[in-house]
Amino acid sequence: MTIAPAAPVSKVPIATSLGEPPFVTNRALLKWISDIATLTQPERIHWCDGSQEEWYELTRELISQGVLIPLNPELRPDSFLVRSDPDDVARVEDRTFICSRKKEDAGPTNNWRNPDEMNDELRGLFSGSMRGRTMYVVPFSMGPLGGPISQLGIQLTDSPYAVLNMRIMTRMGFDALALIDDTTPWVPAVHSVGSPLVDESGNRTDDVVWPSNSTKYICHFPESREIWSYGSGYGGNALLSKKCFSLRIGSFMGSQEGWLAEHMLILKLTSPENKAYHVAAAFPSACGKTNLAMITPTIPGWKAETIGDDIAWLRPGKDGRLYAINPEAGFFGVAPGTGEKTNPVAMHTIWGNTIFTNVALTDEGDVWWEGMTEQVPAHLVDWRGEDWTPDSGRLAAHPNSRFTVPIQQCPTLSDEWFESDGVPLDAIIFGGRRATNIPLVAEALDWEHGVFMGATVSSEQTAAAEGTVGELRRDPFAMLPFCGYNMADYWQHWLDMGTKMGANAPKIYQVNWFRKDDKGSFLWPGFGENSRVLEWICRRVDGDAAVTDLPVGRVPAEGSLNLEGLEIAPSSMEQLFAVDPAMWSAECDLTEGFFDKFGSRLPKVLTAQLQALRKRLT
Ligand code: GTP
Ligand code: SPV
Ligand code: MN
Repeated sequence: MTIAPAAPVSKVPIATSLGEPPFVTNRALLKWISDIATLTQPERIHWCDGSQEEWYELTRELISQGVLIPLNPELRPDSFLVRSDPDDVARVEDRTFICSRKKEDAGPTNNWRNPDEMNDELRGLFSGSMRGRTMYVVPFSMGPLGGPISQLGIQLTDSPYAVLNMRIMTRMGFDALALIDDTTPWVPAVHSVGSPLVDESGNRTDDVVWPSNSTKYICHFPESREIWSYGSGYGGNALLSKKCFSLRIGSFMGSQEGWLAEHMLILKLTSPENKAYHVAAAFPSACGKTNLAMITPTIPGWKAETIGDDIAWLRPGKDGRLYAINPEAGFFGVAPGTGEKTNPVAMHTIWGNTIFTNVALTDEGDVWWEGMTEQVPAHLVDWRGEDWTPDSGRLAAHPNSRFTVPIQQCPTLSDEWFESDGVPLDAIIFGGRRATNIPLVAEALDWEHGVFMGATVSSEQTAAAEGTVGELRRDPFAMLPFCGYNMADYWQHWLDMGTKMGANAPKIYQVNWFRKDDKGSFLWPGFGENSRVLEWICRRVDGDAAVTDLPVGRVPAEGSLNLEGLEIAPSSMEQLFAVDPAMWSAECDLTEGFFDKFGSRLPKVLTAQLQALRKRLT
């Protein structure tokens, strides 16, 4: 529903009516929208109803503007390619701010700004930032509509690309809006690409395919539960339901209300004996969550079903167990490395109805990226829109190119994704990309040791954020860029949740698919073969599989990990579980240095865990 502007009173055409649908009577909501419109001065306001007609209308418009490139309908029906500005291709962590009243509440791992100062700065940036554009009102629910763990939000945005992605990633539209009455809590999120089409005097400029601004701000106000994002149209910077709401604001809400917002996939496994298990796993960005969430087990008799691939909200249930929902409704998955061999389920999921961003275009009008097929096409148009051949010496797809696709297209989607009460977790897994030290799998000795494992995750950085790819960095709980408050308080919250759940708490594991030999090759085949590790974890949950105690945790005893039918050298298996005391001692020193940053806020339990590990190593 788009409201045409009344005759302009100033030289700058500005929407003169909110044009709200008649069922919206929430005064606070209407005032907020009116205030943002007054500040940003959009030409039109469009309330997104979330309908299929709206989708067609928007996509038609964006095709005509050259923003969406329709793909060959025979090869990839109802799908589009979008090319972003080459300077707007990933999350910008150095431009991401937590604006809590006190600096200590943001903690040493976040960029902090005083909320009043940031508010002033943002008012300046957003002033007139939507001139000449449409402001879309995007109501959405994270989790099933009206579910007990679900939350509501509204994103105001001048990016129709963000609107289309939000329609896939969330339950978006009037059904969500109708749930927001005067008493319902909801999270307001304001987004502008920061590229007005009309200046203060009313002069109009032509639009570009990917409007953005070199100045970027991704701001969170945890205490007032507000989000403001400026200057970027890409992924987590612009789809504010995702990292901004579901993780940064969500984690803070969880700390106040007794739940957890986590960077985790959720997977249902069924054994040959027909017993179901649920696991959640936290790996840093582009470290294999989507892959594991869609795993095709190589071991006979095991079935895997997908519930989530990126975000999990966890809450203790009435029975004292920990229940998980995936608040999202789509996948925003890493394209490169996704192929028939590595992730056939993802390949089937993206058969159509998919938005591809920054991948390459084939001569037949389909998409391609590194790792999609063994055969490399002889000619492509690369992610920047330039001719590409295999000898070009550059990547055809950007390493952080992505597909956006409805979760309901996933052939392995579990019925339990629809469950508003969530699924009870049997195990929680922490992982990362580590060439050394971290074993293929280890079981935590208890909850506190498990929290220590999570708190000490480090990983080689990927292209999911601006920065140095490959650099080893601390990424506790895979939440380094996503924890909306002091990480030390977050660890304490995890410890408290464990105390509360007691014997009902899930068991905790650490995994590493990325350990390398001295020649730099992966020791573990990974992908579908990771089902062997999952099987061991499920057996452990039942108390079945035998273990060997290593200083770093309990690992499979000789013969307890199912390696049947897998060709892997015994020496590789040995290296996958090798603990080098000198290297681990250095690892402990790094952990100590990292923990020191948190000063007196560091939970004593974690200091004790580090001491205990050092002792076990000697
Ligand atoms: P975000 O969406 O950024 O949070 O990331 P994600 O964790 O969902 O990442 P994804 O599953 O898309 O992983 C991306 C990369 O990990 C690809 O390059 C994969 O090829 C690689 N990968 C996934 N699983 C494995 C594995 O078992 N072994 C190896 N060696 N690589 C893997
Ligand atoms: C990640 O970086 O962890 C993602 C992609 O899942 S984005 O939504 O861009 O944050
Ligand atoms: Mn992620």
